[in-house]
Amino acid sequence: MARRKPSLPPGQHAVDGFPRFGTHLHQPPPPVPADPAIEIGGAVAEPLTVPLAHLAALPRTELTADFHCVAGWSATGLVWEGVAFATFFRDVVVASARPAPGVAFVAFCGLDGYRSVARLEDAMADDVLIAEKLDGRPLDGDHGAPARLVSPGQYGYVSTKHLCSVELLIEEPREPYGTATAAAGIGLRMLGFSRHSRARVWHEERGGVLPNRLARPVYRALIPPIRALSARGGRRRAGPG
Ligand SMILES: Nc1nc2c(c(=O)[nH]1)N[C@H]1C(S)=C(S)[C@@H](COP(=O)(O)O)O[C@H]1N2
Ligand SMILES: [Mo]
Repeated sequence: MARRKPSLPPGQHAVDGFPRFGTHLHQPPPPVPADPAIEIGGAVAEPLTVPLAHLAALPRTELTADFHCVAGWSATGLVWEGVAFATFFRDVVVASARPAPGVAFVAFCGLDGYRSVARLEDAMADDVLIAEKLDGRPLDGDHGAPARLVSPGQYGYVSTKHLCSVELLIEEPREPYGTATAAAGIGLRMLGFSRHSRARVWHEERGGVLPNRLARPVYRALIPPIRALSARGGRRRAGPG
């Protein structure tokens, strides 16, 4: 019998819908500034502030992709719209901020204090976007308003929500994981979790000290509590009364 190609990366399980999830835990999403912008800094000749409104003038990309959290859930068939990070990097960062020679990593920071790091070569992949829309609507607070990174080939922890700064780095920073709350940082460290510098989902580069065979059930057990906590801080849904 012919084997079917698995539709999800190893160790992932599809969930219905797209839960709010993150190290923000129950904190509500950060307020969207009146004039949102992305700061470009780090190893550049000319730090600069790019108003989000300027993204409208760049070539736009639409992308349908699954989203994989390191804890083991996957949301399928999400439709994102925004600007490819590679386009933003070439047309804005290289043209105006002028990166130093030797830049090899990028840190993506969120309005809630979250920070992720990727290798520049991974961030330049075709499917990495600065997204402003999800399923045809502007991003809501749960999923990263006003704009977020989306890197579907990497675990969700790379995809910083509420993106407000992009920092270019020559060396990989040592801190294990960008967290939005100190509690989440302590919890993750206690579980031996640390980010993987590539975090590629098809290679199951989850990061951390545990081998994947042991890490999978540990991370999976965290999904219900983190999901419930994250929903508490999220958008109010219509309910009875
Ligand atoms: N600003 C910010 N971005 C973040 C997080 C966070 O806590 N804060 N959590 C990350 C993690 S671990 C995941 S799985 C995804 C979840 O995205 P979602 O809430 O849109 O499902 O966001 C990532 N980006
Ligand atoms: Mo995650």
